[in-house]
Amino acid sequence: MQISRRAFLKCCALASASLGLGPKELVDLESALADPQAPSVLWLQGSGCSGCTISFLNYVSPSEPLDAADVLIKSVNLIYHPTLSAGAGESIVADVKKAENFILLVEGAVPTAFGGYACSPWSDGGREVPFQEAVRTLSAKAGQVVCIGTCAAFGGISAMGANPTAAKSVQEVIGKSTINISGCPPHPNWIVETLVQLFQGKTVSLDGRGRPVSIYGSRRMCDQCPMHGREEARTLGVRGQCMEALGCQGEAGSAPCPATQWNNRVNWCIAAGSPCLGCTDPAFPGTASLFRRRGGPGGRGRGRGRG
Ligand code: FSX
Repeated sequence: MQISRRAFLKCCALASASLGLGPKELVDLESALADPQAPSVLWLQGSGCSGCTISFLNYVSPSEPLDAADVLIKSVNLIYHPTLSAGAGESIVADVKKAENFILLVEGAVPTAFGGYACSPWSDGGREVPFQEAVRTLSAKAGQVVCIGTCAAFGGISAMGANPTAAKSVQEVIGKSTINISGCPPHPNWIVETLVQLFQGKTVSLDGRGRPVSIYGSRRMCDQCPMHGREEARTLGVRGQCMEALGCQGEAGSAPCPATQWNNRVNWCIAAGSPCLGCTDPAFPGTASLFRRRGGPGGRGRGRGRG
């Protein structure tokens, strides 16, 4: 089934509306998509749980294109995605090696212990290629490197605790700045909005953590939270009360979850009765009380993350 350009733009329009983009931006996007020289996309997956890809796939529409896979595979030049690409093996490796003029999306942290062989995306000529080597090589050729998720952006869960694979953020490994779409996982609209801006050739304005200002803003989650100032809950499972005393991380970070919500605006963590885990924060999961062992922190401490 071929996805028409019109259908793709309709899909982008739905995402853009929830992000506050206007008709002018959509016209710009249409122009950008008409350009056959528009950047291709190459998506790598390293040390993570693949939740970032799953979150992206939750970008759905009741009308065609029905899901993000349709968008990426048939409307954008997707060179490679480990789980979404139809191809595999030597032909894909050849396509990756000859790729030029692309945006590199990296999901998951980069393991650096054991010569990097804790994670390998493919073999080349019979040699297992360490993920860190693939990230370094492709980021040097990419027009832009975008980290999808907190693991790629800051290390995240993959780099917590003893971190036996010495997992690091992409920026630590490649030595140059990245656009960081943090979140564990990030919201699908945050990914789409960033890609739209890049397809339009716009410079994405970033905060001190490398995150798009248009998405993450500067307001603490707490200041946007409808529970702010309410009676404080003392036990989990009580809705309609502030969960600061239960370790809510809403004071620590800024993210638009209260506005965008999740699963097609069905709900978000606080409204579902869960404290914010601060999953967009560089120090995550060290900041999240639910990840701590009784009697002391079980993850990385605040301040070890970038930003
Ligand atoms: Fe990390 Fe992605 Fe969290 Fe998982 O792979 S940001 S563990 S939701 O999915 O990298």
